[in-house]
Amino acid sequence: MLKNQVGIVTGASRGIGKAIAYKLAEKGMKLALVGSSDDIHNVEAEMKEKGFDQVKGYQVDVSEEKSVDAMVSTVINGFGGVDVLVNNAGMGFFKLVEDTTVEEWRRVFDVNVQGVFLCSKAVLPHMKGKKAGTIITISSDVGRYTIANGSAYTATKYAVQGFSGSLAQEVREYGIRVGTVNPGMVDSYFNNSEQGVEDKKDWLKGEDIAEAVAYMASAPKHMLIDEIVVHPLVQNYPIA
Ligand code: NJP
Repeated sequence: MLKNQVGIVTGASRGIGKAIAYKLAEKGMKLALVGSSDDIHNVEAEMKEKGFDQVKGYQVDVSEEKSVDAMVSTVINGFGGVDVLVNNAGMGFFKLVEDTTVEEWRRVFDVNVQGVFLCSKAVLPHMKGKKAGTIITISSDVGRYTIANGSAYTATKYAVQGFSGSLAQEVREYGIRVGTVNPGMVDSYFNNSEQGVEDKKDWLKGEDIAEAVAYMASAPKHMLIDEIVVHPLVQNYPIA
């Protein structure tokens, strides 16, 4: 089902996004890998070394409109289209409100919310034209409930949840599916942490989230999976 389809995965240079890239490449997808630092080219080289020839890295900040538009045009022209967009790029920090600067507040909204808006907006004319496409955003469990000391990050994920729900309704008549994958605690480099440390050994792995993305993207065309919520068993969280 995903074989030879074209995907864009943002934030693919490490953590969850890199795991998603590997999973979708294993399914036979052709991939544009997006990251804001030049690490993305190392991931492209690493994947090619492992035999995944149909991948290309793009060093693009998802919060910058012109760069996003140029990347999406290049992907559509180069790969012949785009079938799946995975909005995974994101950042976060956990601070008291009074310790959060305006610059920090703006930046997390620029990346987590504006980035999702810009990447989605850029692929929509193409997806509408061919009456097909899937847009999956890696939101968060804190897109549905709140935690202390995470006001800025939590607010971005509530925003993304609202954006995705509204967009899903706007584009379903075009055969375009929009959904979110909402993880709890995942062992990655999130918030400048280390991946693979003892403290996080029972947390979700990037591969767990990648499985959810692949499941959502490969659902039959008549089916929309709105949301997948995944937590590690060790996480204590409110169950609705
Ligand atoms: O984080 P990390 P995760 N433009 O830091 C890229 C959500 N989530 O994998 O730009 C383009 O290991 C960055 O690359 P670079 C979270 O909110 C996580 O955990 O080169 N790319 C890197 O590849 C986020 O939406 C947890 O530095 C940009 C990647 O993003 C998603 O999962 C829990 C960028 C970040 O990798 C992936 O985060 C949860 C930009 N402006 C939700 N800025 C969790 N880990 O526990 C950053 O509920 N990137």
